[in-house]
Amino acid sequence: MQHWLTPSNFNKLALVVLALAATSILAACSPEHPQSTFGYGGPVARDQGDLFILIFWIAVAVFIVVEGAIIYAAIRYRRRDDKIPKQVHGNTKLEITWTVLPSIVIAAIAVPTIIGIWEQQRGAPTDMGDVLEVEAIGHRWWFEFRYPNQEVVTANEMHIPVGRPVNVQLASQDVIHSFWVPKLAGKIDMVPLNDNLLWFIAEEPGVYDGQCAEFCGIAHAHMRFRVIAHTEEGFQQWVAGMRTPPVAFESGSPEQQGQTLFATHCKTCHTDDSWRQDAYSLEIQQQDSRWATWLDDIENSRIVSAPNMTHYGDRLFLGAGIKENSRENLIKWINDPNDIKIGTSMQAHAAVYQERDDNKINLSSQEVENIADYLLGLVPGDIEQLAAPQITGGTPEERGEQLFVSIGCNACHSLDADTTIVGPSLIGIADRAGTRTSLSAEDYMRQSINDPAAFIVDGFTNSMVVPKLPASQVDDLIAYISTLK
Ligand code: HEC
Ligand code: HEC
Ligand SMILES: [Cu+2]
Repeated sequence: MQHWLTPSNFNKLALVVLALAATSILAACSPEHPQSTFGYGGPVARDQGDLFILIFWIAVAVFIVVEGAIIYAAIRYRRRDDKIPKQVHGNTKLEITWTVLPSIVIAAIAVPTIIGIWEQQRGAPTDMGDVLEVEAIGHRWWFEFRYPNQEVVTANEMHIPVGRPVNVQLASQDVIHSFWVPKLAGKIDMVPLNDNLLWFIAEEPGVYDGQCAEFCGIAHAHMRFRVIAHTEEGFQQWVAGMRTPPVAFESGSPEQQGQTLFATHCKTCHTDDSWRQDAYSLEIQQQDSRWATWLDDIENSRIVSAPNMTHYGDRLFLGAGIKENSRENLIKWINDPNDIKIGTSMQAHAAVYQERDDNKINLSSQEVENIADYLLGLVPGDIEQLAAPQITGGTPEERGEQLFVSIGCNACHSLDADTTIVGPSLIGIADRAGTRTSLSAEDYMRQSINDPAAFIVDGFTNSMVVPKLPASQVDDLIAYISTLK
């Protein structure tokens, strides 16, 4: 039997493969492609694109002149007989020409290039609207975004207003990454201990694709992100939403059970409540301490720095931009992150995965669903509530009781003497408190809330996470928990 791959079949096959490859490579040049550098989303990308086009046409002209001269010479002076051609040495005119011409070409490329580099390095211009400051931090394998002036932290999805320059301070916590949103600006490396800067403006609202562009390890290709450009009003709304508590969950609902499970298994790495007052500096401090904990024991640490989960229900994507943030994908991710993305430090370090030999989650599928429902339920509550995080009226005990729930103390402390959630039950705390340390009962409770790490109750770990609270709220909480008998 004849083999199907005859030489002529092979040629046909090669042609088809080449044609397919060429089509897909050329398709990437289409400005409509989500990561095309030719689909200019703003002036920085346009300037850089124009520079590329200029250099491209200069290169085309050089190519035609040089290749034309070669072809002309090869034909015109080809060997016709055995006569040795006239031998010449040096030609001053020609040599000057081929030194001067390329110098002009290189100058024509260098001048606009250097101007472009200076403009980019000078930082965002101040005469094109209020500059938005963002700090972008690369982690293996996700992006953290901090807004120092708005005191907002988020991950993998950077929100910006259109028409305003955005100044992005680029940093990295571990290895070198690179920040690249092709439609908005060229890529710049994110280097540990070295602050780089990039700025851009988005002209139209929309979602712009970003990608880490520096090989940083096994999940480098899955280290993506999005820039979400809003109208000015939409951006202000997003910022306000990020500072607003989520809609409250009914007690006993799947979401509320998920919240408790999240507090137990996930919260050591993921903050889910940076909407609180003073949460911004606390999160930066915690992210640093998670990082330090990991550095301390790279192999066995149960804590690593991780994406902030505040209002996670509003996220479009999950796993650093690689899958749609649907309930189905989220459940898959929680069950076995490897199913969606290889090599996450979440799976390599979280106790709840390390407890099992196959590194899948050590929880029932119902529990996983509850956690997913909790995370997807994290969306800003009524913006009107912004004005009312302060609970007024009533006795200190009554205010304390409401705070206990609205701050989420109840996610970790049960009101039943026999049930331990994450922390000890607080029943009878007022009687016990005075015997814990040399502090008075009240001072001990105050210290427990203000500085949980100062004294760790026997049999528990230092995992109590609470925002810094105003003194009056701490007083109300103490008044309330003292009544728990
Ligand atoms: C040891 C620290 C750690 C623990 C504990 C942990 N995670 Fe993670 N988590 C991470 C890291 C790191 C990432 C980023 C992974 C990546 O994209 O490479 C992540 C990513 C995620 C994401 C995707 C976030 C995004 O913005 O794309 C979700 C959802 C998530 N974790 C849920 C959970 C849940 C639910 C739990 C508890 C069952 C949990 N995590 C426990 C470290 C942790
Ligand atoms: C994320 C879980 C978590 C949250 C939320 C939390 N705690 Fe705790 N809490 C703990 C843990 C764990 C301990 C024991 C370890 C320690 O002493 O720090 C503890 C200890 C305490 C103690 C000392 C208990 C004792 O028996 O000595 C008090 C008082 C306390 N918490 C009050 C609060 C109050 C009030 C809030 C809300 C503002 C709160 N906690 C929120 C986990 C939490
Ligand atoms: Cu990277």
